[in-house]
Amino acid sequence: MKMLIGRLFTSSLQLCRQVAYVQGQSPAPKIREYFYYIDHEGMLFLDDARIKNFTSCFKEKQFLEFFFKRLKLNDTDRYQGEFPFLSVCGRERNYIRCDDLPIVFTNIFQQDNADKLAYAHAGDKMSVPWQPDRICMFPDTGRVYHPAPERYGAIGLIRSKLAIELSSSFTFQNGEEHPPTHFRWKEQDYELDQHWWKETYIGRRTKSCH
Ligand SMILES: *[C@@H]1O[C@H](CO)[C@@H](O)[C@H](O)[C@H]1NC(C)=O
Ligand SMILES: CC(=O)N[C@H]1CO[C@H](CO)[C@@H](O)[C@@H]1O
Repeated sequence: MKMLIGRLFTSSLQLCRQVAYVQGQSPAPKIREYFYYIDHEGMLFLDDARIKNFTSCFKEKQFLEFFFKRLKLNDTDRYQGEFPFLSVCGRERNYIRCDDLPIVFTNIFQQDNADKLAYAHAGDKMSVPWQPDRICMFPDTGRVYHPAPERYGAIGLIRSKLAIELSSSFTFQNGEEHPPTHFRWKEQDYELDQHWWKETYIGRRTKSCH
């Protein structure tokens, strides 16, 4: 990890939404702090990377698995508002902000005769069981979400490519200005759980805004 970062980080002072940091800064002896950004495709970048595209994102699957396994809601009193997530790797504190959510599901695949939903671009190393009755689409943004492990805030975004494929299987019995009510998957109709996401990171954030 240190090698990767050493190769990529720039030591200039960054001003991002009025947060000042220096990649690799040391607020306490031996502690190092780094700052990352995750886009709506789930691609991981150094927060201060000037160009954020496929060329500059982290692609090494083992590194991504290591990084995301340690990711959680921030529990420090540093950078809470600006970097709501944190991945602690030994003495490195990696603060993370994102376009939407840090967990972005990329594709559905089969493993041990079950459908799995992969995230973090780590191949089949990071996934959750696919729950076709617990997807949710917010009509105001068109974005589609699915449950994620609790430590990530219990909710993840489904990336747009997969969301578009799934969206043709939604039924809107409450009207299209409300979240869909049913979802058809492998020739079976599922009534969608309308409540699960209210208890998640998004639900908590939405409530605290009103
Ligand atoms: C990423 O951006 C750089 C600089 O603009 C460009 O040279 C490169 O081709 C881009 N890569 C992709 C995959 O778009
Ligand atoms: C934005 C966010 O989720 N901030 C959290 C950071 O961690 C503190 C302490 O656990 C929480 O209270 C904040 O909600």
